[in-house]
Amino acid sequence: MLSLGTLEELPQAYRDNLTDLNLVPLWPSMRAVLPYKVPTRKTQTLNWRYQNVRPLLLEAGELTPMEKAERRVLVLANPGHGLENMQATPSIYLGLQLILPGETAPNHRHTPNAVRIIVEGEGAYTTVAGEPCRMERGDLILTPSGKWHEHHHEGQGPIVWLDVLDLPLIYQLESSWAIEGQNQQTTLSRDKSFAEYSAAGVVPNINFERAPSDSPQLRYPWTKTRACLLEMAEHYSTGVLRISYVNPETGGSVFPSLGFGAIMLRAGERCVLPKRTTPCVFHAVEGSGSLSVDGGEPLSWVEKDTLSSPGYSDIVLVNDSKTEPAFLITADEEPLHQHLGVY
Ligand code: 1HN
Repeated sequence: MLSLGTLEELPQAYRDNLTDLNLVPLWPSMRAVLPYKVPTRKTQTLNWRYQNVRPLLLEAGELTPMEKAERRVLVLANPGHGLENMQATPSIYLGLQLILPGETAPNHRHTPNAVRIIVEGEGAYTTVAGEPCRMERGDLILTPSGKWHEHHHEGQGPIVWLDVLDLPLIYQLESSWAIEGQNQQTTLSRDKSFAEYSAAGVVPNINFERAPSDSPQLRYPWTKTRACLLEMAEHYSTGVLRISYVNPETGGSVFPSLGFGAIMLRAGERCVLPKRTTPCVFHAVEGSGSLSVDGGEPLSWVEKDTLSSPGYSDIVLVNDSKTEPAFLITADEEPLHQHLGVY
């Protein structure tokens, strides 16, 4: 390996002249931006334990009315990226959002893509582009870039969901912006796209026309995903049991930026994930266990917890239960890595 010159080796007058002209010598910083073989990773392995976040989120419900919040969210910020930057991974923003009975989060639309994963509560729905999507525990609901969306809660007790956005990426691209709108008028009583795409391998062909291919399905109910994984377990007694959430018209990822999946850990299973370039977020829908990264101390998790792990690392997931399966939903940057040719 080359031994590169340092900044200190350069005369101060020369360095000052460079600075005056907004110039920087590359060679002293070359290894910082191009480390040998393994990239620098700021993403720390972390568990945002729901048990710790929930009381503070409910307190936000008392402290801040919806009119003053637009969205009442506590952001799950990875300290490795600096808390103020609101990044769980380089491209993923995570937040836990609370709506109380009778409240509405007003209609708006924006450039970042968002997914909601429902954590707790019943009786709420998100209207996305005129389609009211029911929110049930573990459901995945898309609000793609540019689509109007507003949240309503007509049930009892709080509703909490996990927001997953590509906001850090879109923000870095200096392309993050939003507009507000009047609440949507809809004639639909429930989510239509789920009905249309409720059978895998079968897609709607209304008036002999297939749907346009950008985000045709908005709601992915957990009951279907869970049943599919259990059914798959009947056929695969070993190996990682994993599904991907896809655009059912194209088979591609739900967004160009972020990918979503779900993993089932069989009773008592110790699951070694294939090593990948992308950092990953795990949300425990059911069960309890641990996550260890690069042979480090296992980090325990229980249902409703949300964890992060860096890319280029060896990840082991363990299901603590000897009798019941455990389920996790994952979010990662695989589509971006694939598109850029670095996956
Ligand atoms: C947003 O639009 C929502 O619609 C939640 O619920 C979190 C974080 C940053 C930017 C936009 C929502 C958000 C957000």
